[in-house]
This record gives sequence, structure tokens and C-alpha cells, in this order.
Amino acid sequence: MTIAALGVHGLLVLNKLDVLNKPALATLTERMEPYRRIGYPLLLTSSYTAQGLDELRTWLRGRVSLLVGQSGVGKSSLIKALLPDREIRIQAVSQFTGHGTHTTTTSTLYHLPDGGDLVDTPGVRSFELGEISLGDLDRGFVDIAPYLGRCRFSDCRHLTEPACALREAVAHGEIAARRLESYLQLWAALKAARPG
Ligand SMILES: Nc1nc2c(ncn2[C@@H]2O[C@H](COP(=O)(O)OP(=O)(O)OP(=O)(O)O)[C@@H](O)[C@H]2O)c(=O)[nH]1
Ligand SMILES: [Mg+2]
Ligand SMILES: [Zn+2]
Repeated sequence: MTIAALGVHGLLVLNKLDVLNKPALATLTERMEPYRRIGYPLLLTSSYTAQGLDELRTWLRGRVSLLVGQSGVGKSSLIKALLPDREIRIQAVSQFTGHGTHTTTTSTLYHLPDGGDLVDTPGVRSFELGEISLGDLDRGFVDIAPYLGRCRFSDCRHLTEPACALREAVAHGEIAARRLESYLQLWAALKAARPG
């Protein structure tokens, strides 16, 4: 969402492929499908088995990239796998909480051997919307944007109103239900943050 608003390219990386069995993998790829459809390629990787790393290298070549994601998903491990000669601090996922323990605390830029740079960032635990406007939000949801302004009521909240273009698009399989949910959640959060 914010990725499109910032004007950068997004690539989704699903790491720890080695721990996924076939059904789990199928479920996850299915869940990622809406993102693939709106232009975020999905890459399956494992820093343990090196699966997908060649493809990842190809994507990273010649650009500056930023690895973002929840703590413990393996961002630093991926960088380590791409740069085996660098010492990067990697820590076990906390057995107690099951959450990552924020191993990476500052962002570090690494130069890649094939050209390009990769920035390791501390894991995201919570998500802040920061300085984005409702307009940014609308533009960020490239799958929803074409339907905005097409509801029968100009003040449609896309909840239970009749002839809501967004709900109809969901019903026709043109917008993924989860995406509309996210959009409405973020919209409500922005509204609450700056009423009026
Ligand atoms: N099974 C499996 N475990 C992995 C893989 N990559 C990383 N891990 C493990 O996941 C845990 C977290 O890895 P990190 O690389 O520190 O995760 P991170 O995303 O950098 O975490 P933060 O720095 O806290 O944001 C470590 O125990 C890694 O060994 C993988 O491909 N497969
Ligand atoms: Mg890290
Ligand atoms: Zn509507």
C-alpha cells in the first residue's frame, strides 16, 4: 500500500520455504495471489537451503533495495545468505513468545557482489501510517482505486450501503475481500487520527 504511494517497486518474499509442506505452501501462495495480480511479484526463498536466492539476486542487481517485514522472518539471514562473508547478527526466534526478538536494531546498507545495494532494517512489530493522506491511501490501493467514486452514494462507507461499487467488485471477484478489509481498516484509522 504505502509502497505504491512512495513510488517504489514492491517484491514480496516468502522466506523459510524449507518449513512449508505442500498444503501450507498452497494456502500461502493463494493468499498472496491478490498481490501478485496487482503487480507485486512473489518470490519463494529459504536462506537455509538457498532456494530462490538466484532469483532474488537477479531482482536486486543494480538497484537499491530495502528489506522490510516482521521481526524474525529472516531478513538478516537472507542477506547473510547473499553475502556469506559478512558477519550479520542473527538470533533465534524467542521460544517464549514465538515472536522475533528484534535482533536487528539499526538499518545497515550492504553492497552486493553483483552490483546494487541492500538495506537490512529492524523488524516491524507494529505499523504506523505516519504522514499519509486519504488520497495517498486511495492511490496506494491500485486494485481498489479504479472503483472509487463509483458507488451510488458519494459518501458511501462501503459497508452496507446499496449499490456499493467496491462490494460489488468483491462479489464479482475483481477485488479480493481481504484487500477491501485492509483498505477499510486503514481508512478508518486515518479518519480517527485526523477527524474532519
Ligand atoms: N527454517 C528457516 N529458518 C530461518 C530461515 N531464515 C531465517 N531463519 C531463522 O529465523 C530466525 C530469525 O532470523 P533473522 O534473520 O534474525 O530475522 P530478521 O527478520 O532479520 O529479524 P529482525 O532483525 O528481528 O527483524 C533465526 O532463528 C533464523 O535462523 C529459513 O529460510 N528457514
Ligand atoms: Mg534482522
Ligand atoms: Zn461503496
